Amino acid sequence: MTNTTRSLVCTVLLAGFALVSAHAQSVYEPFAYTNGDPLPGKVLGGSYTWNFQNSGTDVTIASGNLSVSGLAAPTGSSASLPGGNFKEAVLPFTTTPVSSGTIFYSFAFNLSSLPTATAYSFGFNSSTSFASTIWLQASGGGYVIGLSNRSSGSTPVYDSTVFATGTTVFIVGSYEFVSGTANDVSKLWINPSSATFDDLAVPSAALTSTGGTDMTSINSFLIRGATGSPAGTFDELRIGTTWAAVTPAAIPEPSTYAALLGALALAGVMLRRRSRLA
Ligand SMILES: [Ca+2]
Repeated sequence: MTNTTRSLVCTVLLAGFALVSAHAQSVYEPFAYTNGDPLPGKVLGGSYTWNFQNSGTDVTIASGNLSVSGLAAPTGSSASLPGGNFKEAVLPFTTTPVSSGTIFYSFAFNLSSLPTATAYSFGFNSSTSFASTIWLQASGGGYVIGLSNRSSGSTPVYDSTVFATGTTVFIVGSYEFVSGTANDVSKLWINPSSATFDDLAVPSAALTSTGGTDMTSINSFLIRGATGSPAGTFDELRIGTTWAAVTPAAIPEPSTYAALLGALALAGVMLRRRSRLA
C-alpha cells in the first residue's frame, strides 16, 4: 500500500466512525405494533414502555406510515391521534435522564382535523414538566406551528407557514441545557431540507424559544390531547443527542452505490498509475 492509498483508506474509515458516532444514543419508534391496539402499554425494543397521563380516549396503532422525502424509509405502523382531550401518551426513552448538552427529537405528523383551541400537542417531558413544546393553532384556513421553551412561563413563537390538513410535516426539535438559571433554549425545524439529513452540523432553526424555568432533566416524550386538540397521524419518532441521530438519510438507490464504486475504482486506477510513474 502506498502512503497515499493508506491515507485514503484511513480517511474512509474515519468517515465511517464519524457516521457511527453521530448516530449514537438514539431511540427510534416506528410503531411496529398490532393495528388497533392502544399505544399505552406498548414496549419499544424490549426496554421502554409507553405510559399515559390523565384520562380519555387512547392513542391507537393504525396501519400505514408517514413518509418523509429523503429520510430513512418508514417502517412498522403509525399512531392515530383521536383529537380533543384524549389520553396523553408518554414514552420514557431512557433510564438515565438527560440533564446536560442538547437533546433532539424528530417525528412526522399529518392532521385530519384542525385544532379548535390553542394548545401544545408534543414535547419533551419529565413528570409534570414539559419542554420544547409544539403548539398547533388554526390560522388562514389551515394551521400554524409554534414552539415554546416550556409549557408555561414561555410565550409560544409561531412560524408563518400555513399548513393544510392532510399534509405530512416533518419536525425536528431540540432542548439545550445551558449552565445557569432560566437560560435553556428550545429550537424547532419545520420540514428541514433533506440535504441536512445525517449532517454533523446543526442547520439554522426556523424557531427559537427561551423563557420559563429551566428543566432539571428530561427522560420522556409526550403526545398530548387537550381541549380542541386536532386529530391525525403521528409516526417515526426519534430521540437522540445529535442532529444526525434524528435525521437518518434514506439509503441511497443501488445506482448511487454503482456510481460511488465507479469513482473509487477510478481513484484506484489513478493511484496505481501515479505510483508506477513515481
Ligand atoms: Ca412507522
